[in-house]
Amino acid sequence: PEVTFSGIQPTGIPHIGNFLGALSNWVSPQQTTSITKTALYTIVDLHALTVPQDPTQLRKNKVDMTISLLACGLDPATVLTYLVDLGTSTFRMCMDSKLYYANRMAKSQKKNVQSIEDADTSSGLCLGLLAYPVLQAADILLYKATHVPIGEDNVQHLELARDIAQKINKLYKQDIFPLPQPILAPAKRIMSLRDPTKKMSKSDPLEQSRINLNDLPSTIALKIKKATTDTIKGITYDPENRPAISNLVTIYAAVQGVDVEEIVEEHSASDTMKFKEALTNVLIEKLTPLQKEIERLKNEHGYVQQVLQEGNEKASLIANKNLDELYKLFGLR
Ligand code: AQP
Repeated sequence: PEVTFSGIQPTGIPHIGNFLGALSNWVSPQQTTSITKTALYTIVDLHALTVPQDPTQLRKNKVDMTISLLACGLDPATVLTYLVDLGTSTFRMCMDSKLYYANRMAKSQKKNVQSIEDADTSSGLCLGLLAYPVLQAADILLYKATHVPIGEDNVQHLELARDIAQKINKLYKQDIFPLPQPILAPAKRIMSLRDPTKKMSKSDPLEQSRINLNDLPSTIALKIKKATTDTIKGITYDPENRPAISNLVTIYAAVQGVDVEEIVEEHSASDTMKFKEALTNVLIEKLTPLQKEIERLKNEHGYVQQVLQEGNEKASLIANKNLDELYKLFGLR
């Protein structure tokens, strides 16, 4: 059976990178629950603990993330919020994960880490962060996911999940895990508005680097106005030589749901300022209804709690059944 599974960390308001790169697929008819397919989307709170979290804020962030996901159009029946005890299966999967592989991924994930030797320094790598890609793999494999809609930054993590799945299937001589495949959106990697070499990220300290789903029109206008560009005339799509403008073209195209070529053709003669104004308008047009829905859902406390609770029940039902199977397979039960 086809199982679509993905997750988002409750680490703040989603930005348009999350939205265009991943969430757009979560709400697309191809990746929602149907007769032939189960879709499960998790708010992964445990994963957020790789950096210090205030418990009260984390709980609030989970509710806010649920509201954001519902406002984006996610089918409430696909939202999972309960985190099952992933400890045992993550630990088991660590045995099938090479340290150098996890280290490489952790390095690309978290910015200030240079090598595993950093583990010895106070600013360096903690074991939890190193194990993060394995935790992600345990989550994906636990639900026996076949399709995983993610942004491009997560593709190498999924490779680790596939690798672990293959090793465990081989070791126990059973097709216990299907090999999950990534589903990428056309805007698979949206870059920072201030530095087009970095991906747009919730944890970027520079607020002006991203457009959040709840940004007011005036904030969107200001952030786009200040977005990095170049001195070349006209609008073209050339990620190698014009990364900043190309990023804006990618955003424009994804928001409109068209190819980048169409945007370039339409705006090739525009100057940067005019293009930015047009982009601001399409962003405001896209985000305004979503923001109204966020505001409406903030007053629907009972409904949101119900979605969270039903998500809990559904997640624990599927996960505990699969965990039971795994414990038996590993000889732990
Ligand atoms: N810039 C991006 N472009 C395209 N897709 C992106 N995603 C994240 N950033 C971009 C995708 O969004 C999904 C949810 O991401 P996440 O919150 O679970 O974790 P993340 O990848 O670490 O995202 P952030 O924004 O960078 O969060 P922080 O700063 O909290 O770590 C994933 O599918 C991701 O690929």
